[in-house]
Amino acid sequence: MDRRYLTTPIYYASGEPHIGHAYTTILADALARFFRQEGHDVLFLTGTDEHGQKIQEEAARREVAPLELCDQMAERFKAAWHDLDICFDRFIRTTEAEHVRVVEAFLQRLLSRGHLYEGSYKGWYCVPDERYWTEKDLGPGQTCPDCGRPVREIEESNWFFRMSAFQDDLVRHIEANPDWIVPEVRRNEILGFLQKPLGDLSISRPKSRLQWGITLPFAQDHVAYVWVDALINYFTASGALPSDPAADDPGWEDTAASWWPADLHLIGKDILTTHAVYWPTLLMGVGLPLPRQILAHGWWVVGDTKMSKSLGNVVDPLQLREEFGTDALRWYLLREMPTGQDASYTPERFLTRYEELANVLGNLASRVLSMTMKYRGGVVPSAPGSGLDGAIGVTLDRVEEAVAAYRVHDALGAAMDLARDANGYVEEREPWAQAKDESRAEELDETLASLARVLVVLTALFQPVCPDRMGELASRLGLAGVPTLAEALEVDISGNEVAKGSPLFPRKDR
Ligand code: ME8
Repeated sequence: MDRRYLTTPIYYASGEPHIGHAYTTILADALARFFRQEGHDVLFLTGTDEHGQKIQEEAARREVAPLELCDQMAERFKAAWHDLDICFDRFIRTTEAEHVRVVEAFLQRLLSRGHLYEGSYKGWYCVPDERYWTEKDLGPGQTCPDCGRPVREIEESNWFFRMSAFQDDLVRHIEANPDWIVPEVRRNEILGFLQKPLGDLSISRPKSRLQWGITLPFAQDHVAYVWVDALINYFTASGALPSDPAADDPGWEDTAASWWPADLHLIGKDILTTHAVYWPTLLMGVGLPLPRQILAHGWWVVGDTKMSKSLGNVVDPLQLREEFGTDALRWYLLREMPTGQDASYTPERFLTRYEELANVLGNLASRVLSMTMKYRGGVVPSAPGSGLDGAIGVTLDRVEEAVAAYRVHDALGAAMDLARDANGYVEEREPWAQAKDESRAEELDETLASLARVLVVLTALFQPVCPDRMGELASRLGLAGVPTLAEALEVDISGNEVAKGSPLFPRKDR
């Protein structure tokens, strides 16, 4: 069976999960569900990033030990993902013993291959972003060029990774693999960045400044830079655990038995450089294959500003979920944001998208189920039910093409169009008129059978975004569970007893 390994960023354990985190994770979840439907064996990884200055400072502010803060926050993220119906296969925490061991082995191997050296660093540091900047990078009034917050000047001894030595190989890799970074605008951004000489990367912090991190195996007075530690999580979770950091350990050469390399790293565009420059060069340093693809999506913005915890303008996804339901939130986030572009969150757009669910998909289900109750005693009639086959065929092609290009918003748009077509079919066939005339019984059977069949296909198409409601609809159609797409096309539901139930997506007052 074909395998797919896909990852989200591991989120900082210093703050609550918000809508931006929810978006990336739901996008990964929907893709994982589409891939599983297609018959792939999937490893879907998410987790928390638990070391570094940001965590150390937040723990101090709350007057708890760093690990205690991380324990609490990892549970918060897991609970949020549970509430949002995220079916991850592995939740990694960077404080796990297994990960610590892999990071140590990774760094030891970089050292033994001659890619690390000791030096001194003088420059500026942004704690919220955990990023170094040089004087010339800084924004007005000595602020971070990325997030605009104040930076700190530091001077200290550090271990460095000879990242500059891999610049040419990286450029060649990006040029030879046009789809390695998508969308193209992000690929161009990285190619532009790589036109300037690449510096070396500081990979450690002296313990005199930061204690909360993984101690370098060859320098007990330093901890690993949190970004290096964090990026390695993707390798740890692949299960390709080299038992011995020695350069000739076969675990490094043979990753075939593990999930490495990852097929897709899903990230926001804020962390593109770390994933498309630091990470691949580090992998080249230890001699591991590179991930197959990086997808950097856009930002949820409010007005013109990125939604972010430290800017204090975040929308709490769990609050929206309480009001509208998990599936409605998932639908809004995935349908509203074209993959790769920014999208603006507004309560009005949320309602408009919700109404699409209620008035098109929900309404179709309710009409079909109630007409089957009323005209055929709740039993799906036995008839070919091919009235919507043309529309189904067109939809499946559109969905397949869109998912392959990660255009999930288009895949969902295509699925909703099928529900629209089915509503149009109801208007056109006028089953209420067919029901009044005994001689048209066969026509009515065909209408209802076609509509029941399209509902089965819709449960499969909407399942990756609305798993809860589609499970409910499948059960109302007398099915044991939501079928895969292939099964949905085959299944014969004539004779099934249906149940009407309450609205799948209750109407909301504006
Ligand atoms: O950067 N719109 O963690 P983080 C869309 N620990 N997505 C958003 C968003 C927004 N407004 N805000 C956040 C880190 N995200 C590191 C990652 S990975 C080895 C280490 C999402 O908690 C988006 O995926 O700051 C972004 O890249 C991520 O959250 C940053 O999460």
